[in-house]
Amino acid sequence: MSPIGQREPVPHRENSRAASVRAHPSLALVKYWGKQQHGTNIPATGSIGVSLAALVTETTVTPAECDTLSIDGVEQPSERYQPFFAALRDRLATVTNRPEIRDARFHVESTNSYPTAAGLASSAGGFAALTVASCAALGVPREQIGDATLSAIARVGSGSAARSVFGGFVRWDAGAEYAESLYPPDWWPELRVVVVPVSRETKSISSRDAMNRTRATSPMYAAWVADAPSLVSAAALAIGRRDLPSLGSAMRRSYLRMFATMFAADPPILYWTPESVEAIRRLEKLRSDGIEAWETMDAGPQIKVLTTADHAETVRTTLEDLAALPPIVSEIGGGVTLIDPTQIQNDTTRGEASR
Ligand code: 2P0
Repeated sequence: MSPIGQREPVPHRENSRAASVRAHPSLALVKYWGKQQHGTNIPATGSIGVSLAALVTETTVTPAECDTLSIDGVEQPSERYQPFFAALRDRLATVTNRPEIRDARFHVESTNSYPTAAGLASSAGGFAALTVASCAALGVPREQIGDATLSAIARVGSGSAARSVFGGFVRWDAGAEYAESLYPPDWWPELRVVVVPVSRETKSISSRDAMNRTRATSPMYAAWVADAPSLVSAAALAIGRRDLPSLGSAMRRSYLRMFATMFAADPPILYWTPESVEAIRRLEKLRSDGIEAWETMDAGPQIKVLTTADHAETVRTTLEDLAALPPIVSEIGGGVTLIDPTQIQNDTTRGEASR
């Protein structure tokens, strides 16, 4: 475990302190795939995400003399986080009327309870955590900033992080600077997500590059963007009614149409592995046997299955032999929460993780 929170705060910075938070990835039930051409990570398609309780990012931010950021003990290249920090400092200095925030620098240590950059949305929880922890480290009250502004700041780090600020079911509209809460975490208590990592490999192309290549080269892209609003409204309606077959069907259309745009890109983007396809086939069979279990996939080969608590174990055992890492059964989680730095742990078996 990395030595989180051991650096002393820089003494001359008033209000500054170490701050720790816990966050979760936002699994897209309806996908954000493609950016509008103005702004930073402004989505071309609306999306709906759900927070995964069993996948945990813990982040400690300490005021420091220069910016550094490590994930699971590995220092990250500054170009990945500097545009985000620049936006964060600028926005917070303006909102709080504290110009000295532009000179603040941060030492960041973050841990993930699941593989980073393997298509399990680690950047979503990561940048949402970083946003909330940085505000707290500067002594800026969350109520003063508001979750909409926190979401807009997190978005600059990674689009899907705009959703991860909130818990439960979250909607992020096309063209919107920030996401909004749709339903709280306890809205649909029996819902579960079975996460099946079928590969341990780091993905061959980042989601950002894949998204940009799709927009630039795929003849399917315009049709994907035109069709997306119908998927957002169908999914939102189904969540409101707690109607899993309708949600599953909208979810399936969303991920398959997203991949159709990628397959048609030039050069094509092929995240799937034989295990991904086999999992899709087995879930079709499960549904034909009357078990509600609906898969989705993101920028990677991993399978995530939406089901109910009574069928989660069946789903897990059906796909277990395809998994490269143990499947995880997750409940619906909360948004970013502050924690006591002494509670930081690197426990990969939280939630209902099944080993
Ligand atoms: C999503 N994904 O809605 C979609 C579905 C992957 C597939 O958002 O470039 O890391 O930082 O805005 O958020 C993953 O891409 O991309 C993603 P950037 P991000 O969750």
